[in-house]
Amino acid sequence: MTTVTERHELTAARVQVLDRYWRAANYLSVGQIYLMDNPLLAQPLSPEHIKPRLLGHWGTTPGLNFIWAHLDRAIVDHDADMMIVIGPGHGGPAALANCWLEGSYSEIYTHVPQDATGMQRLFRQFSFPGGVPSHVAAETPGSIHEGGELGYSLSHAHGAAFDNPDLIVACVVGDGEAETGPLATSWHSHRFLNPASDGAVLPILHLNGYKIANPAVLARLPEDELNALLRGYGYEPIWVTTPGHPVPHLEMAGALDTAIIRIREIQEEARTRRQRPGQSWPMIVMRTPKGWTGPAEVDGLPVEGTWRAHQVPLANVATNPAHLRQLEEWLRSYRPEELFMPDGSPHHDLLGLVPHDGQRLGASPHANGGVLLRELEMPDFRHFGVPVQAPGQRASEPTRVLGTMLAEVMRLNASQSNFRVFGPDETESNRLNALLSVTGKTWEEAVVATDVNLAADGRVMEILSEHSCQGWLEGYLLTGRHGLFSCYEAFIHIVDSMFNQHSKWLKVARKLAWRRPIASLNILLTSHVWRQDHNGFSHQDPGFIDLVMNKKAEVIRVYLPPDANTLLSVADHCLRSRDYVNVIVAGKQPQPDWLDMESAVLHCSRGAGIWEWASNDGDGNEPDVVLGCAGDVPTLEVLAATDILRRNLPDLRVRVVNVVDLMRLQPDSEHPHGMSDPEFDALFPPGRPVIFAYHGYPWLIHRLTYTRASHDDFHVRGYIEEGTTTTPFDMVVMNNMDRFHLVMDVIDRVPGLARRASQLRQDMVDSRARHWAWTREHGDDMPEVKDWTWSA
Ligand SMILES: Cc1ncc(C[n+]2csc(CCOP(=O)(O)OP(=O)(O)O)c2C)c(N)n1
Ligand SMILES: [Mg+2]
Repeated sequence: MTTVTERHELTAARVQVLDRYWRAANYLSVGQIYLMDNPLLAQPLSPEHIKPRLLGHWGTTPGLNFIWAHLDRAIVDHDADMMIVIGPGHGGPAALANCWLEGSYSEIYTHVPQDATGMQRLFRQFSFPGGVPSHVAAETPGSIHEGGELGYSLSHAHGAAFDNPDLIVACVVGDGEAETGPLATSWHSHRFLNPASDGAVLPILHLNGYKIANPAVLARLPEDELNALLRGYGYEPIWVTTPGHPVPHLEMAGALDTAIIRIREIQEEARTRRQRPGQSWPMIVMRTPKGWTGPAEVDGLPVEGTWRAHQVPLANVATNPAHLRQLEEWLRSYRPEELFMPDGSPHHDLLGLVPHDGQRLGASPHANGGVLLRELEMPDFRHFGVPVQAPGQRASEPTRVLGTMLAEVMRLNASQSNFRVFGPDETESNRLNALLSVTGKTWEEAVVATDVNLAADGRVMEILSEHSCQGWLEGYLLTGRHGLFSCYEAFIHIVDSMFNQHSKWLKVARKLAWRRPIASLNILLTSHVWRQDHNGFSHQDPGFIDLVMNKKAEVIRVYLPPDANTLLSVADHCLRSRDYVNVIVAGKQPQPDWLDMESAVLHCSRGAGIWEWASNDGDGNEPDVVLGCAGDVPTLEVLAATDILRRNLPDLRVRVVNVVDLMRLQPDSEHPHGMSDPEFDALFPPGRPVIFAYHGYPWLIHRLTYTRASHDDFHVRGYIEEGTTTTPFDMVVMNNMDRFHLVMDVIDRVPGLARRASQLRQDMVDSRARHWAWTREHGDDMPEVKDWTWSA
């Protein structure tokens, strides 16, 4: 075990400065949780100084303050470029206290200056209506990580470090956070960090022993066992412990020095000798009492060093005079009169080890990535389009075509090192192979002769952890770069919650003028529900879109391009956009090419429109029926149904409407892309049946259109949770979205048609039966289905 003691020659005077700074940060943290007035304790504390609702988390905070103080010292001494990611983001008071002390807070929020008025506002606003959240949040300077939902700190930190060769990301990992799945897998992240061209992450595992109400597993392991675990993950742990007093300033300073020197050695070796050092990265294991420096006991029960310190140790301060007295003693134990001038500004000397300008942790430009964002060099996507003489005559694999464009994006941006593609071992499966002609898949470990496409400087990042892919990409984007995450549609649900959190972050960040726009989070969902040929039911789930739709309209976009050229147009748009989560659902299996490039561009810019070439309602006529479609497979079935209808019922006026941009279906009052009612009624005339084939769960289309005049006319087919490993057409039959069923739906819903088209309807029922028998006998779809092409 590497326990660092006495290594550092900090002078006693500098230890004093560190300790005074730490006391100041702790004082400011307690003040935020409890006080709304009397910030400097100029008067004896009384109930009217206390917030009516005591909200926040004290337990983690003193440890975070200790870490921040020491990082400051290390940045100054090593002239280091660092940023901080705080896993236990519920320790918001710590980040706010430190930003206020170092001045970065008041520079952004000028109404909270570094004086008594500012201190009072800093205290009052915390967890207060109209104020700031209790967590490290988008509002918090220096942060790319909210930390409310635990587990993503290390993956975010690594995302920040990729392609930032001079950056060291200090990442505090809570010992409770470390129990989460996402955090547990993210210990592997450094295996994808190239010491020659990436920065470094310095994990600081904070063993304060407890979560909310329980011990933390890692904190209770025998130290040699935890040490072995971390060494197995490829780290060289440096231990800092507090067996008692005094405060381990020398140990922490020594640990940081050792870690930074080691990081630079590893990088130096990789950069000058071009050798993979094959050695472990340093990390710090810091054991401190939870709620350190807070009340040792409350009402006769131990608090400091126990789980009871997690939130607000003294809960009844306004009503219980003993608690009030105890709070005052606690606050005064930091001796605020020694830390702050009478005007409330911090004593100059305690700021002696705080770095300047952009080296301050609250002012790191990396944590406001938009200021560093460089435009992506984009090729002309039209160049990669597939030729389309007439609709539906040829087929392409849309994602394979997209791959050729992404490869060019990768090539064009290689020199500025700001574009990466992420995926859980699926880049090839998702047919984005062309990327691998211009870059490798990131791999820093050993390579054997049978490996292909692996490269230490590869820019396609694959790890079989959707959590890590998503976390890396989020960290990469939040620090001002660009990227795309391609994922099997069903398994994107693994990161539902991470998507939620990123969307929330974007919603808040958009309103903060000082946070500059960042590149959108682009999620490509492929190997989708309808064509999970190898896999079956477990891999069939289009529900991510439903989740996405819950989020604020201003931050989410969902696109369902029906073919290769529309996919190119959509992808170009998404890669250029800012501050959104773009979800693109597109197949990898051969799909008919419906639109030539110019038509594709026009169609995508409309987002939804009539396909005149497929419709026969002509100009000036109202259709008898509208066949709507969104998604590649639904589009195919709708066109095949249209073909049957037009051949068999030539008088029936059929209109085909394709929707690429799902948001178009909403009213314009709900989404910036939404259609006005007149626009919507022009596509879907009220009183005319609409048979709508949709990629996902059908209810979503109802949800999006329920206020429309024609909503009662909508009959939606989609995935109704029927599936297995079977043929492509059997999948749509199982879910009643097949061409035959769509024709039946038309016959059932167009007034008067049931009587006129009873023979056709019976043929459709028979066709479904024939399909059933054929597939069960031959194991493949009927030739009339497989070989069908559009010929109208
Ligand atoms: C994913 C997730 N599950 C549960 C919670 C609720 N929660 C908030 S804090 C906390 C305990 C965190 O413990 P630890 O990571 O050790 O932080 P610290 O002790 O530093 O407060 C829990 C379970 C959460 N925020 N996120
Ligand atoms: Mg803990």
